[in-house]
Amino acid sequence: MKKILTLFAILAGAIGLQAQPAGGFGGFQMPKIDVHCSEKFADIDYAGDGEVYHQLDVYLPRMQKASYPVVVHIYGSAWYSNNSKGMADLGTIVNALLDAGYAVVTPNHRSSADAKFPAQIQDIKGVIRWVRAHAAQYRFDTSFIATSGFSSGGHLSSLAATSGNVPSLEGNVGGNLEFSSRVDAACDWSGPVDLNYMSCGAAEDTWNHAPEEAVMGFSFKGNEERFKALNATNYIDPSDPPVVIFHGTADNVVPHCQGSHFYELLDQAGIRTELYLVDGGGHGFNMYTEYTLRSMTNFMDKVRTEKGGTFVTGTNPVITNAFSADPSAHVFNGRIYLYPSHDIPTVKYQGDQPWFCMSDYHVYSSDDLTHWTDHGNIVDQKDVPWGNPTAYSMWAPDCVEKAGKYYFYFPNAPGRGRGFGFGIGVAVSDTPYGPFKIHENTVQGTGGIDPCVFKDNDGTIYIIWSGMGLRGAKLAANMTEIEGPAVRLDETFPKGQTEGPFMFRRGDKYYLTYPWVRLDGGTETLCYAMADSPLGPYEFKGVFMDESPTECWTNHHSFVEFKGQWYLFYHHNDFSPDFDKNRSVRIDKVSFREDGTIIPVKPTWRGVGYFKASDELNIDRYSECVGAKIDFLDEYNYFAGWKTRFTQPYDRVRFNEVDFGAKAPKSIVFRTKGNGAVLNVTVGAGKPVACKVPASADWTEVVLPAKLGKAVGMQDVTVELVSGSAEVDWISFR
Ligand code: FUB
Repeated sequence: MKKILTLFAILAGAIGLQAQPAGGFGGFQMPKIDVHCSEKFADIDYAGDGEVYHQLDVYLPRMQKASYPVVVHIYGSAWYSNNSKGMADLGTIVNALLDAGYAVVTPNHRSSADAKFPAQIQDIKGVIRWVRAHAAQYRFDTSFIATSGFSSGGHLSSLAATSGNVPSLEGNVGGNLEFSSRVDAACDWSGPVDLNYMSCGAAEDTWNHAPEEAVMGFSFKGNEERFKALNATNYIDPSDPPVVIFHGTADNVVPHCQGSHFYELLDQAGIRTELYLVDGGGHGFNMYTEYTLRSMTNFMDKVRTEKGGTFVTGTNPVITNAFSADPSAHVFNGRIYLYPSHDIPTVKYQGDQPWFCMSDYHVYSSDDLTHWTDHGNIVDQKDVPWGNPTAYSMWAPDCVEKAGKYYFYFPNAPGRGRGFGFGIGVAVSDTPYGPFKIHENTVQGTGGIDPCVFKDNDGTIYIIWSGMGLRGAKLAANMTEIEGPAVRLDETFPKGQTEGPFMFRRGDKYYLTYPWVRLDGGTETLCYAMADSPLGPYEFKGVFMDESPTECWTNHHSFVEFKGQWYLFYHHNDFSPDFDKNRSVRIDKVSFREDGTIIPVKPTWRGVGYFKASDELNIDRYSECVGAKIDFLDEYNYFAGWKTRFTQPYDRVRFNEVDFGAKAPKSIVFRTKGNGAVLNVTVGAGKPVACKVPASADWTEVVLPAKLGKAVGMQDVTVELVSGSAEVDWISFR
C-alpha cells in the first residue's frame, strides 16, 4: 500500500480518529445508495461496549426465505477507519450478494489509532461468533458464513479464512466464545495479504509500509519477522476454507502480485481457490463489473452447494435447488440416477450475448421421482487434466455401469494449445454418485459434444456423440477409447441442426433420439429414428416433442424405464423465463404404440411425482387450468415457485393423482392470501365442498373443516372459484 495510503496516514494523524469514516477507495460510496434489501438492522453493538467501532449493520435480501446464508463484508481503509460500515461497497459488492440471496453483515472494527493488531481481526472474529449466536433472531443460515472485504477489508477477510485455528488471533470481543469464528469461504478484493511481499519478491523491499506500521505499532525495517503475524499468508494450512481473489492489474495501491501470490500459496496447500486478475483494474476502480461480481457470487454458491442436499419435488420442473439441463437418467441398483449438466448465472459471453455457463456436474438420485438427493459436485472444470479450467463449457454428460464401476462421460473445452472445440472426457467411480476419478486424456477417437453411453443387453457399450453430425462407435474394453471406426448415424435424416443424441433399447428395437431444429427454423424439437442394431441403419420416425412453449432454444433429454413405466427427462427454462441458458429439468410419462413408435409427449406442469393428500399440493403445477392465472411467488427468487390466482368465478385448476389412502380427511388447509373468496374443492367424483377463505394481506394457513365423503384412494382434486378472489400457494388435506 503506497501513495494513497500514505496520504490517509497523514490525514488521519492530522484530524484524529474518533469515529472517523474513511470508506475505502474504489469501494467508497455516499450513504444514499439503493441497497437491495428487504430489511436493515442498523448500529447493532456486537461487543456490548457501546463503542461505534463495535457496531454492525445487517441487511436481509429481498427474496423471501426462511433463512439466509451470510457474508460478513469488511470495508477498506488501510485499517485507519473505525466507522465506514455504512459507506463502502454497498452499491457493488453488497448489492450483488443480496441479489444472490445472501444476508450481508457490515461491521465496523477498531482502527489502528484505536488499538494495535490483532485487535482488528479479533473484532471480525467477534462478529462471526455474533452471527452464529444470533442466527434465529436475524434468520441467518449458519451452515454457510463467509467473509468478504476490500483492501484492508480484503486482508481481514483473508486472515479470517486462514487463521481459523489460531488461538492468539481469537480474542473475546463480544463473548459468544462457545461459537466458532471459522468461515466457510472468503472473498478478497484487492487485499494486502503478505506485507513482507509488497515489493513482489524483489531483492530489496522499497515499499512504504506506513499503514501497516500504524496498525502494528512499530516500524517495518528491522522487525520483518514480527510483521509476519499480520499476514494472511502466514497461517495458510490445508484445513482453510475456499478463497476467491480479485485484483486489478493496474492497482497502484496494493500491487496485484498480492493476489497472485496468495492464489499460489493457497493452491499449493490444496485449498480451493480462484484468482481473477482484472485487466486494467485499479484499487477499486473498474473492478466491479457484472463479470467479477457474478464470479464472486457463483464461487460462494458453488462452495455452499458443493455437498448437495435433499429436496422434495414431484412436479415440473423437478430439480429445484439449482439450474439443471441435459438430463441423462439411468436406473442403477433399483434407484433413479440423474446426470444433468449444471447451468449457473452467466459470466460467459458469445459475442455480446450471455451464453451457456457451466463449470461442474452434480448427480441426483431418487426412489420415487419425488424425494431427491443431490449428491453434490462430482466433476469440476478445475480438475480436468486435459481441460481449460475456466472454459465454463461442461455441457451434456452421461453415465454407464460396467462390471460394478460407473463411467461418467462429459464434454469440456480442451486446455490452451491442445486444439479447438470440444473433447470428451471420462471419470470413473465405484458408485453411481462418486467420488469420480477423472482420466488424464480425452476418449480417443471421439471429439465433439453431448456424449451418450448405451449398454446393450449383451453388455457391449457404445458411445454416441454430436460432432459434425451424430456419430457412434463401440467403446473399447478400457472405456477410454473407441474400438473400430466411428459411424455416421444421421446421414439419411432430414436436414436441420442436430445435437444431444440419446440411445436406448426397447424390446428388439433401438432408438436414436435427438434434438432437431426444423429446416424452417424455430427452437429445438425432440425427434427420433429406429433401427434393428445400435449402429444402424436408422430410419427417421419424426418429432415426439414439439418446440418449447417457453421458447427455450435448446431441449435435451433421455428415456428410462422405472418400475414398469417409461419416462422422458427433458429441459425447459422454467426458473429463468428471460434467459434460456439457465434451464431446468422436467419429467413426463411416455408411452409407445404397438409398433414401437413413440406417442408424442406434451410437457406438463404436474410431472410424475407421487403425492399423498396430506402433502402440500402445489396446484399451480396443475393438470388442467381454466381461467386461473399462475405467477411466481417471489419476484426476487423464482426458485421459491409459483402461486395460483383465482380472480373470476369459474377459474379452475385440476391436480391429478393424489393418494387419499384408506380414510377420508376431515379438513382442507389452504396457504392463501388476498381479498377473501369462496372456493369449491372437489375430490374425484365427489360433491364440491365450499371453502370460505378469509381475506389476508399476508400468506396465511387456513384450516377449514370439510365433509369429504368417500375421498379415499387415488383421486384428482379440483379447486374452482365461486366468489371473491384469492391467491393460493398450496392446499393440503388433514
Ligand atoms: O447444455 C449445453 C448444450 O445445450 C448441450 O450440450 C446441448 O445438447 C444443448 O442442450
